[in-house]
Amino acid sequence: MELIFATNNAHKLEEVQAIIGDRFVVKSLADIGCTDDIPETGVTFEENAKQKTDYLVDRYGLDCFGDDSGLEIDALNKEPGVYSARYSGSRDMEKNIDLVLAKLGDNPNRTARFRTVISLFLNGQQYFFEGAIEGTIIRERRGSGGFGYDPIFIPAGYDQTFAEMTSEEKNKISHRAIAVGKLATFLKENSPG
Ligand code: ITT
Repeated sequence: MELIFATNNAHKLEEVQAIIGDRFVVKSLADIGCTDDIPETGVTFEENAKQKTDYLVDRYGLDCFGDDSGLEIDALNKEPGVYSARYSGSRDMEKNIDLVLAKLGDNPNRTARFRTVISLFLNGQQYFFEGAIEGTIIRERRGSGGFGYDPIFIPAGYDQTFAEMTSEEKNKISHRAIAVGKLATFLKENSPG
């Protein structure tokens, strides 16, 4: 079964395809020839995820799913949250991570979580699937895998950052793995073949 994923983020696409497995072929916006930068103006992950799928449904009449995700840091009142992709005002992740580390400084409260909300629009119906993983923000970057804030996030119960883990390890436990797992279960139960 083919699924359209309303994303421009190649890392998300790669992770979702790896998590969801061979039964589904996941196509990004680029794969379907859509170069639009879909507006994200919501104040919750759910609103933004829905904006991504609404856009494709309204303009192209396509069933699809979208992922809105980000990092919530407790000592920063859950920032960067929905602003994770552009926390410093640009998509430059070096600057975004620098800003997080500067704002946290020596604060001993480093608890945080990654959250993902997936919006699915299928056969005229709207569905949501969520995933979250608790962890801590370290003081310096570690590791070169993954993407985004992975070099500064250690999931609870582990001693490596997401960026130090293999993609297989991250994709077993991540916020996205949890949400995509729910999506895959739903699709297996609700789609033919
Ligand atoms: P699309 O909207 O096109 O899907 P995006 O990168 O703009 O791509 P979001 O608006 O959902 O996606 O922003 C999420 C940001 O949160 C993302 O750019 C990363 O900086 C961060 N993020 C999300 N998931 C992450 C993960 O698994 N590891 C590290 N950082 C992550």
